[in-house]
Amino acid sequence: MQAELEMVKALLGGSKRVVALTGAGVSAESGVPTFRGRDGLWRNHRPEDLARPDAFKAHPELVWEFYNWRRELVAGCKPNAAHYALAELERQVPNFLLITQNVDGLHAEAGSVKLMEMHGSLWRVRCTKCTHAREERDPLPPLPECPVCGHLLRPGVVWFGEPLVPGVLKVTIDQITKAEIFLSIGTSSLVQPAASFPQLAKDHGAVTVEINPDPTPISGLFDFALHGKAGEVLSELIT
Ligand code: BV8
Repeated sequence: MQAELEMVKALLGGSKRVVALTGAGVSAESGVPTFRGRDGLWRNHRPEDLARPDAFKAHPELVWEFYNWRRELVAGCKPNAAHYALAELERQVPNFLLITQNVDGLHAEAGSVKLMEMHGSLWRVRCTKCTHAREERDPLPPLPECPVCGHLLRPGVVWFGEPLVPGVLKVTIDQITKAEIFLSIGTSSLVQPAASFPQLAKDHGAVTVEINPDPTPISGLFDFALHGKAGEVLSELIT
């Protein structure tokens, strides 16, 4: 692993176009539960069963309780070495984009600016009826209402079965196809369309690197698979 890590470090040092994709594993060392890890369950509900429009329609109070619980939990979490290393990498590489599946806001808090929160954010809410949408860091009531039209607000995230925000996919695909190096960090590579990004990068000639303590279903496609925690590996790769 050390030899592979040194090779990736050297490649990063000379690269002008890097794209990094992150998943819940990057925030694990900040104390944020991952989606599919042992700590990923909430009251015996799988997140995939609650992070869906039909669940919200049927049980808005339960879904809001899930999100208010996550907002409260994440409010007490701080960025970790992985978040800071990626913010530093952005400063070192002329053309850099960080695409995150995470909704916890920790990349932005660590200083990442060239950042695409492709699944939205826990800290954004929007109206189920009108165009009202806002950043909201304060605790919310069990069923928050829109201050404009009085209808129910929803979390400003992309649920399973919902399309990404128009334009997000176009920008991310455009950057991925130009990348010299593509890093996939802390993701189980199960959720689409993000899970298809590494192959897209590879098809367009990028050197692909996976950073994860465990193997994933697509580990075999990567040029380098660095088995370790994101905070530890990224702190060695980016100095
Ligand atoms: C879409 C926001 C098309 C919400 C999330 C039927 C109908 C429509 C679509 C589908 C369908 N069937 C399947 C699909 C596609 C679906 C999908 O992929 N489903 C999966 C379950 C099969 N995708 C979608 O629905 C997407 N939209 O396809 O639109 C469309 C077009 C037109 C019209 C309609 C539809 C939207 C998907 C977005 C879902 N929203 N989040 C919320 O967060 O509440 S996704 C959710 O999963 C989180 O964002 C999370 O980040 C993401 C992915 O999980 P991971 O990040 O990988 O986390 P996980 O826990 O799985 O893994 C953690 C990893 O970290 C592990 O590998 C672990 O080993 C590692 N790790 C642990 N510790 C560390 C570590 N790594 C490094 N360091 C450590 N210390």
